[in-house]
Amino acid sequence: WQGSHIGTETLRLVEFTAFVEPQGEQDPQHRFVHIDSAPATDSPLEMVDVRQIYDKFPERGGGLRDLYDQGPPHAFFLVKFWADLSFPLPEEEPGGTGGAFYGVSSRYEGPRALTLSCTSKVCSFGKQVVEKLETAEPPHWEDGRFVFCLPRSPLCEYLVNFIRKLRTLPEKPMMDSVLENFTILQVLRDQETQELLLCVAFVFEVSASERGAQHHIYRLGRD
Ligand code: G9O
Repeated sequence: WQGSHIGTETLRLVEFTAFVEPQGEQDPQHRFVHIDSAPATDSPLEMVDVRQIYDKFPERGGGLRDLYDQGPPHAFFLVKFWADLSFPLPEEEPGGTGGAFYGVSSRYEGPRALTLSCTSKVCSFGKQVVEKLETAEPPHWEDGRFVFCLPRSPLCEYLVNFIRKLRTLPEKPMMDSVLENFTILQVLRDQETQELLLCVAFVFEVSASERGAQHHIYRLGRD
């Protein structure tokens, strides 16, 4: 379970995709960001000191510092995404979504049947602006482990508007400078015991358009 994945012996991320589907669904889904279970390499993850990113998230009152203090430390990860924002959408009315569906689908697996809860905190300048609590579908048994799905969760209005505004900026450096102050923290727990199973911090840049969405995964540590 250790290695180049986001995961521990209890829970592992298998797929994470944030996407938009233009109205009508005749156009294919466009993925802003995507992680799948096939790691690019099998070498162990590089470590980033969690203290370096404390100020990008709320620290106290259930923020990153408190969470890390409580541990377990091997359940903490950082993902740097290069998001692909270059997708065509039909004319959009100001304030509307042009009928498009913005969503996120994720999948996890592990050896224990549990009720998986997922809290997402969207942060701007280190302060939480949106919090969303979701519960995964009841797990199903597949090839010797339990699979937990959170399919097609609609992105909140704040994120949809954020993505749409970001796309109107003329240059990648401008988008990247806005994204320096935008982060997301996800915490996955066993709903019954409240045991922390995974904590993933997301930071973003925009991908150079010809490269598509990319990501890099780090372990978070502290000496
Ligand atoms: C450059 C911006 C790309 C944004 C991709 C966002 C992907 C992460 C979404 C996970 C959080 C979902 C929580 C939510 O919808 N909150 O309301």
